[in-house]
Amino acid sequence: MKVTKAEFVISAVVPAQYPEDALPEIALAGRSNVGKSSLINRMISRKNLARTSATPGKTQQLNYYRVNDDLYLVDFPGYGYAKVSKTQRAAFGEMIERYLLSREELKLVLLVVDMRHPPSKDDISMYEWLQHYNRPVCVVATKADKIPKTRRQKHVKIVKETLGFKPYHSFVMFSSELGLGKDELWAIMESHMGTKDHEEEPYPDSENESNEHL
Ligand SMILES: Nc1nc2c(ncn2[C@@H]2O[C@H](COP(=O)(O)OP(=O)(O)OP(=O)(O)O)[C@@H](O)[C@H]2O)c(=O)[nH]1
Ligand SMILES: [Mg+2]
Repeated sequence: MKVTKAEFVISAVVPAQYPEDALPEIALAGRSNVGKSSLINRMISRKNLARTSATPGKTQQLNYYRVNDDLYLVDFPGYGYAKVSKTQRAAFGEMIERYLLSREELKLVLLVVDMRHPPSKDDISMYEWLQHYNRPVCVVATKADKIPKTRRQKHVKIVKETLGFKPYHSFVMFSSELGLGKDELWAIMESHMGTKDHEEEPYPDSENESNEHL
């Protein structure tokens, strides 16, 4: 996808604040500091639209970014940050759970994991959660640039094994630093967005019929 426009729209705390224009939404889940915001910036070719490396654990909202009037990228709060209180953790769980459970516009969840290490318990729980809610998932193993090329496949194998990766989900090796995996990830995202133009061509058959009578 050629990104011509990208803008931050809202930090939503309650569902009433979610956008109402029914664009497809692709959400990013992952541990705090794993590189979610960096991934967004790389995908939309902006240096710092999604704010990176602010105080970890601070974001407790869903951050909506609109891309080209085609879709929203929705940045989830990062999980697994030790200093988050129990109450905050519960609130986070509730918000994410409600969103995953009921958000019709949600077409795909990118589960972002750090390729350097085996996925954490929280990563595994999140992956299981997404399967439980039957949401399409793409696992994105990021920070690939931190691993020598010859060892990347070994790391991919460990990530998949630890997660219990299901072969019917997508998987992309990524680097926000290098742009590695960007085209592949866009292709996966676009395949989940659905046809945007169907409303402009509601009756293709009747058009053919009328042509036959000409
Ligand atoms: N080398 C390398 N560094 C990365 C990559 N992606 C992110 N980083 C670095 O990792 C740190 C955290 O990145 P963020 O994008 O802020 O992480 P986040 O997941 O949005 O963090 P929270 O918003 O706290 O949940 C920053 O210092 C980034 O520069 C990558 O692909 N390669
Ligand atoms: Mg972030």
